[in-house]
Amino acid sequence: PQLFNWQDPLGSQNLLTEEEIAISETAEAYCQERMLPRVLQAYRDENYDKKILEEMGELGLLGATIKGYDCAGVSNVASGLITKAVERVDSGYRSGMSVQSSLVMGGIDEFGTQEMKDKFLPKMAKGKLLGAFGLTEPNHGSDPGSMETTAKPHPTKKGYLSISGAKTWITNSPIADVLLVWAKLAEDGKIHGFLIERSECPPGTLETPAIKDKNGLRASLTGMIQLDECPVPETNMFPDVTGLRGPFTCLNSARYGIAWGTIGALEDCIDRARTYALERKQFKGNPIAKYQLVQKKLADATTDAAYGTLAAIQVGRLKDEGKAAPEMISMIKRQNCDRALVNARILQEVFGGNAVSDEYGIGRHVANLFVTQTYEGQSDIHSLILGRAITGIQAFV
Ligand code: TGC
Ligand code: FAD
Repeated sequence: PQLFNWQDPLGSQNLLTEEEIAISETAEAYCQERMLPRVLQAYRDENYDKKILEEMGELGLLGATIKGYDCAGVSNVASGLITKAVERVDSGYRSGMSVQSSLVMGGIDEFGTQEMKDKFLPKMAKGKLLGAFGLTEPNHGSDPGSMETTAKPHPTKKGYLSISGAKTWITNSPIADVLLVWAKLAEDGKIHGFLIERSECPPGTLETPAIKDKNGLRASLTGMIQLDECPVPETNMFPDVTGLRGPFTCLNSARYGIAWGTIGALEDCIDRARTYALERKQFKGNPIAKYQLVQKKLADATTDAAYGTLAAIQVGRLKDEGKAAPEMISMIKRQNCDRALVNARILQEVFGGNAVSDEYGIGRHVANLFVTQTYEGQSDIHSLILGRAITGIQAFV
C-alpha cells in the first residue's frame, strides 16, 4: 500500500475516530459543493450571504461542541475538522462561523443564565439568529483591558443599564441580531459581558456601520458597534464572570479553531500550487513542478501543514479532557497562522503573473491569512503570552 499521501503526509487521519472522519467528510462536501462556487463573487462584491450560517445550522455545524440546545455535542477535534473544511474555502466564511459558534454561543454556554441559553442557543445553532462579539475598541486592540465602553444604571428605565461606547473591526456586526459586548460596569469598574438584542434597541442607540473596502477577508462582513446610551436589561448581563477571563475564555475556543482553519487555507494553497506546477510548462516543455526550487516550496508548505495538523489534534484532545492551557492555544494559533501566511505567500510565486488574477484563489488566501495572524491576538502578542509563561516575566507594559 501507498503509505505516503501528500495530502496527509504524517497520517493524521489515523488519529481520528470514525465519527470525526464522517463529520469531516460532511463538512468538506458541503464546503466544496455549496460554499466554494460562491466565494469568488462574494469576495469581489465584498458580500457575505447570511444564508450560509442557516445552511451550516441545518447540517449541525454551528456551536458543534456544545451539549444540548440542538447542538451536536461533538469532540473538539471534530469541531476543528469542520473549521478546517470551511477555511479551506475562505477565512472569511470561517470567521463568520467562529464568531457565531465559539465567541457568542460559546460565551452564552459558558457564562449565560439558563434563560439566556434557552432563548438564544437553539436559534443560533440553526443560524436563525446571528451573533457578533465586541471586544476591540478604536483605542484599545491588543490591550482590551483598557476599554472605555461603560455600562451604568439607566437614568429613566428601571431594571435597565445604559451602555455607551464604540467597538470596531467587529465581524458580523452589520447584520448581527445578538451582540455580545464587553463593557466596564460603572458600579465596580470591572469588565462584564452584555447581550444586546438589536430588535430591542430604540432608534439611535445602536448603530453598526460596515467597514468597507477591505483588502482582506472580503467575504466576511466587518463593522463597528456604536452604543449611545443603549438601554439593556440587567438580566442580559452575564451573572458571574468579571474581568478579562470572560472574553478570553471565549477566545480560547476561537483561537483554537483558527489554528485548525488556517491549515485548511494552507492546504488549499498547496493543492492549487501543485496542480498549477504540474500543468504549467517552461523551458523545453518541462512542467515547472520538475524544478527543485518549486519542489522545495511545496515540501516546506506541506511539512508545515502536516505539523500544524498534528499539533491541533493534540491540543484538541487535551481540550476535551480539560487539560489544554491557554498558552498551548497561543502556541498553535501563532505557529499555524504564521506558517500558513509565510507558505501561502511563497506558493503565490509558483503562479507567476497569474497569481495576480483573483481566478487563481491564491491571492485571496494570502490577503486573508494576514488577517488571521492579526485578529484574536496578533502573533507578537502570542509570543509575549508564551514568553511570560516561559520566563515568568510579563513584557506587555
Ligand atoms: P492578564 O493579566 O494576562 O489577564 C487578565 C485576566 O484574564 C485572565 N486570562 C484568561 N482567562 C482565560 N483564558 C485566557 N486565555 C486568559 N488570559 C488571561 C487572567 O487569568 C486574568 O484573570 P483575573 O481573574 O486574574 O483577572 O491581562 P492583560 O491585560 O495583561 O492581557 C494581556 C494580553 C496581551 C495577553 C491580552 O490582553 C491579549 O490577549 N490581547 C489580545 C487581544 C485579543 O485577542 N483580542 C481579540 C479580539 S476578538 C477577535 O479578534 C475576534 S476575530 C473573530 C473572527 O472574525 O474570527
Ligand atoms: P494594535 O493593538 O494597535 O497593535 C498594532 C501592532 O502593535 C501589532 O503588530 C501588535 O502586535 C503590536 N503591539 C501592540 N502592543 C504590543 C506590545 N506590548 N509589544 C509588542 N508589540 C505590540 N475584534 C473583536 O473584538 N471582535 C471581532 O469580531 C473582530 N473581528 C475582526 C475582523 C477583522 C477583519 C479584523 C482586521 C480585526 C477584527 N477584530 C475583532 C479586531 C482584532 O482583534 C484586532 O485588530 C487585534 O486584536 C489587534 O488590535 P489592533 O488592530 O488595535 O492593533
